[in-house]
Amino acid sequence: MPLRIDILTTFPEMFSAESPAALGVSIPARARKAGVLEVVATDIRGFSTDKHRKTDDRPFGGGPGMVMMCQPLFDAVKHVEGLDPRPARRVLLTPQGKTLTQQMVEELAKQERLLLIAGHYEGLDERVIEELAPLEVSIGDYVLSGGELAAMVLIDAVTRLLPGALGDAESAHVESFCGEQRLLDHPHYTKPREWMGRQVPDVLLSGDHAKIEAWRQAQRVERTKARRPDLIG
Ligand code: 6GU
Repeated sequence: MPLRIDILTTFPEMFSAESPAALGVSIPARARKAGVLEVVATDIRGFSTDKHRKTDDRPFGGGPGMVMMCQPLFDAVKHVEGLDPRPARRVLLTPQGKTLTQQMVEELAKQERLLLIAGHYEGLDERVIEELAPLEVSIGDYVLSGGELAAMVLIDAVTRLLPGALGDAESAHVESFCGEQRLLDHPHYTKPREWMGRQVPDVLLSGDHAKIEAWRQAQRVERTKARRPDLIG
C-alpha cells in the first residue's frame, strides 16, 4: 500500500505530477511511478458555500490581510479523509509551527496516510485549528507566501525515506542528519584530479579506505564545529 499524502490548498496546480513541478522530477517522481507514494491535491475552494467560492474573509478586530474561514477547510478535511479508510495524520504547514527536523520526518514517514493543510493569507481562523488539532509544522524562521512550498519540502523529505523510493546509488550514500549522527557531511570530489589549479586531497587518491574514512569523519566534525556549532552543543 503506498503512503497516501493529501494536500488541501487553494493552489492545487502547484502539486502537479507533470515535470517540471517539484513532485514530477527526481525521487518523488520515481516513488510515485514505483507505487510507494500517492499524492492527491484537493482545492479547498471547491468546498466554499459562498457564491464567489470565497475561502477567506477580513479579520475580526481589524488589521491587514485575510483569514481562512473555518467552514470550507473543515468540510474539505472531512471529505478528503472519507476518500480512504486509513486514518490520516493531520499536518498544518504554518510559520507558527514546530520547526521540521529529520526526526519529525522519520516519524511522518512511518504513517500510512498524511493530510497536509497549506495555510495562506494571514492564517487560519483559530477555531478550525482547535477543532482539527493538526500537528503544526514550520520549515524555518522566514516567511513564505503560503504553506504549499513548505508542504513540498515535507513531502520530498518524507518520500526519500520510503522503502523503494531511492535508487541503489542514493541509498548507499551516508548523508548528513541520517540516523543518530547529527553531523554535516564531508566534502566530495570527482574527476578531474586538478581543476583550475585546485587539487583533490591526496588522501582520497591513496586507496587506503581506513585512512579515507578517518579523514572524512574528521572533516564532518570540523565542518559541523565551524558551520553549525549548535548541532554539537
Ligand atoms: Cl509552513 N508556511 C509559511 N507561510 N511560511 C513559512 C513556513 C510555512 N515555514 C517557514 N516559513
